[in-house]
Amino acid sequence: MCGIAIEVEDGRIVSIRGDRDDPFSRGHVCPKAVALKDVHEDPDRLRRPVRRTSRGWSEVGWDEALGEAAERLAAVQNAHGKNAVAVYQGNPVAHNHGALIFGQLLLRSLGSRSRYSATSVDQLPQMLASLLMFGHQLLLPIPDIDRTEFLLVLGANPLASNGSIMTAPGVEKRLKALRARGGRLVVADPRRTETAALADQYLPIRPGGDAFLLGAMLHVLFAEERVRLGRLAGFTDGLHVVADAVRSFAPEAVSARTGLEAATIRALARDFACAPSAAAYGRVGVCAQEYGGVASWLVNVLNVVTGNLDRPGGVMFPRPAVDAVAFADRIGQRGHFDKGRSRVRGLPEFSGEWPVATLAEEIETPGPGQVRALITSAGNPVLSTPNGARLDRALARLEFMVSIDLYRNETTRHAHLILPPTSGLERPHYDLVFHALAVRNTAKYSPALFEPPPAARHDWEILLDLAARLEVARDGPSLKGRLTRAVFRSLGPEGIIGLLMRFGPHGPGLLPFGRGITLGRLRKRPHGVDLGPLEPSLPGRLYTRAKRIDLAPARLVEGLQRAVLALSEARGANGSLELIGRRELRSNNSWMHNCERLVKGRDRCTLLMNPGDAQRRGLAGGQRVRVASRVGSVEAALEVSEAMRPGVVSLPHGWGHGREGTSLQVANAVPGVSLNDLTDELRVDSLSGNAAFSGVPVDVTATG
Ligand SMILES: Nc1nc2c(c(=O)[nH]1)N[C@H]1C(S)=C(S)[C@@H](COP(=O)(O)OP(=O)(O)OC[C@H]3O[C@@H](n4cnc5c(=O)[nH]c(N)nc54)[C@H](O)[C@@H]3O)O[C@H]1N2
Ligand SMILES: Nc1nc2c(c(=O)[nH]1)N[C@H]1C(S)=C(S)[C@@H](COP(=O)(O)OP(=O)(O)OC[C@H]3O[C@@H](n4cnc5c(=O)[nH]c(N)nc54)[C@H](O)[C@@H]3O)O[C@H]1N2
Ligand SMILES: [Mo]
Repeated sequence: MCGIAIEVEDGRIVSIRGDRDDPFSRGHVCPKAVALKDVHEDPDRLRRPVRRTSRGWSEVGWDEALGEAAERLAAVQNAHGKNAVAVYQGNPVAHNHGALIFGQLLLRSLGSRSRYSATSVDQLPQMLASLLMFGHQLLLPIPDIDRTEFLLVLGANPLASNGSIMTAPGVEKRLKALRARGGRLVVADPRRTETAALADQYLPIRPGGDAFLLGAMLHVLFAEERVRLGRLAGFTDGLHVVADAVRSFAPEAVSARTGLEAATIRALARDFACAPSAAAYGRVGVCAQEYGGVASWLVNVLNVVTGNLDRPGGVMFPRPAVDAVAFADRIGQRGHFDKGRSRVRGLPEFSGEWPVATLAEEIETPGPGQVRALITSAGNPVLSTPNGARLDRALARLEFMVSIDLYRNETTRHAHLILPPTSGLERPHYDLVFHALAVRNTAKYSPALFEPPPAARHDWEILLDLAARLEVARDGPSLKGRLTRAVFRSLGPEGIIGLLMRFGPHGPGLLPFGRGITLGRLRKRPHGVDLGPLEPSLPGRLYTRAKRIDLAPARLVEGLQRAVLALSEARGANGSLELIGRRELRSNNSWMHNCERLVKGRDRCTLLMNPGDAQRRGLAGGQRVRVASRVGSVEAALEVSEAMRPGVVSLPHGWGHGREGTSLQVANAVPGVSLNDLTDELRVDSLSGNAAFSGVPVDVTATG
């Protein structure tokens, strides 16, 4: 989403800078943008399909590779049913409009219910809360960071992540501006992060404590009669149910579970309610924990009961040039929940997907519906999902696996075929997802910088072709399938986006020369256009039946009632530590460590530990330690840090390279270890099935 200016001479990139004329990012850029050059030029990046053979990997032509993939997938489906082929879609799908739109087409052709994605290790709880409260999984409230007077950040570190479900290029400047205009920034995180260092107040919360903190804040607001819905009162149901549900969450009762003083919680609740405007914002740290579903819901509730939902300075719903929310509605994807349970563990589906924490057991467990083949698209679940080591072993047992990916990495090394798409600089870019999550309405279309080499294929072309061949191989040729695909092929992703934009909220609609945004006009404004600040849009944009907010959906209230039982649970009593993750500016989940400029310098895959905890264990900084959880153990260098809350240790995710069969020369030289060889696939948010990465019990000892 950050505008970048790339200078090219004789077909080679000479510089990548932030684009000062971008109305949204105004010159801001992070190291990952500069590394686009490295990815593009990386000799390890695959440029032709490859096949795994008993004598190693060998290149194959597209026709042969796609034909073989389709036939083998069809054979598995014909022999064992459609659900025997699973799909995993990774995070970059959301950043790649071609893969996003045409991925839908492949899913349709495949007709398998065995669908997985990075959603269930990430924002699923937030989507669930939006689905149940507002009627649409993508109607996600975004903090109005540029106008708010009070920002409460829970489980997010925007200074490293750039703002997530709060697209905010140059977020540091925006947070400093908030404070400069007299606003307050409060950060709750078990680690005093880069973002916490900027804050007026830092709350060293215990891992998994957020639902309890939020429940207690709400308790205070109801008890002290500080609840003010304002205009939301006209279309909100369930206020009294919430008031009842938080009755047992007195600040004193949650103090042990949150690690925060009752007085601190009371004062925070009052400050939040009294601020002229306020926004509560929770992100990965809040989602990926045992009460992630409840906590994500309570973030929204706090915004509603203080009148801060859908108002300037609070949280609002973006309305970009392509309205992803309306589009998803039109294609029947408002979302649904618990329409079925997973075969082995009985976890609920969400919008047609199973929690990825169940993928390994679905591959390992025999019986009807067993997963025997897998398609991965832009994902690296061996490093990114809980107990990745188990999945690593399970993938080796698949009858067939095909990966659409740029690299032969920890996951795709198990594929029989890898189909590599063009690089990010060889295809155009329009951000379908992240404009819809941005703190301001803007639009930008970036043409492809380089012409792709003749033999290269875009993600969308690979997905379309695979879908077509699969249908033919499995069911024989059909006229309907051929027609649909002919239409999609001739439109291409740009044609589809062009239509969505023309008929979108800022488009001219049917008037050929009417005012408004079209893709053609956007092409002439490469720096992007500003469409103004977020604006109130409720109740009009609600998708619930009566266009009313459901503040107290039954499933979420039940989840909160279950959390009450945990209030008295003793934790960490046996001397074990609680493990959390972290993100850094120079990593992008698991897949950019093959860029020299992003990995050079000191070892970053260290275990952070509070000095008191280190001292008690007789450990010193720099020493190698063994970290062990229920599922496995890894060794890392210890880094003693005052930033850690006592009792909590942190390891970044996305490392653990250096595995046999991968072709990542740079990453493999600085492999680190995988946090997800410690996280536990059995620890999930019991409500949503999302992975609960936060607070895994671990023991830390000196290595032999
Ligand atoms: N540089 C960089 N940027 C990225 C990414 C990247 O890998 N690198 N990844 C991108 C992706 S996919 C995403 S989803 C976003 C994520 O964006 P963020 O959510 O901002 O990401 P994190 O930095 O992981 O922040 C999560 C914070 O939660 C804290 N935390 C852990 N457990 C708990 C808990 O129980 N309660 C509370 N209150 N806090 C807790 C962690 O210490 C951490 O500081 O970032 C995106 N941006
Ligand atoms: N413990 C712990 N685990 C976590 C997290 C955490 O905070 N803690 N964060 C979680 C989160 S928020 C996320 S989103 C997931 C990410 O999980 P994944 O999406 O599974 O993993 P990534 O590391 O993002 O891997 C992306 C893959 O896509 C490939 N790729 C990149 N661009 C393209 C493209 O344009 N097309 C194609 N076809 N391939 C491409 C890369 O080579 C790489 O293999 O990790 C999760 N895992
Ligand atoms: Mo993510």
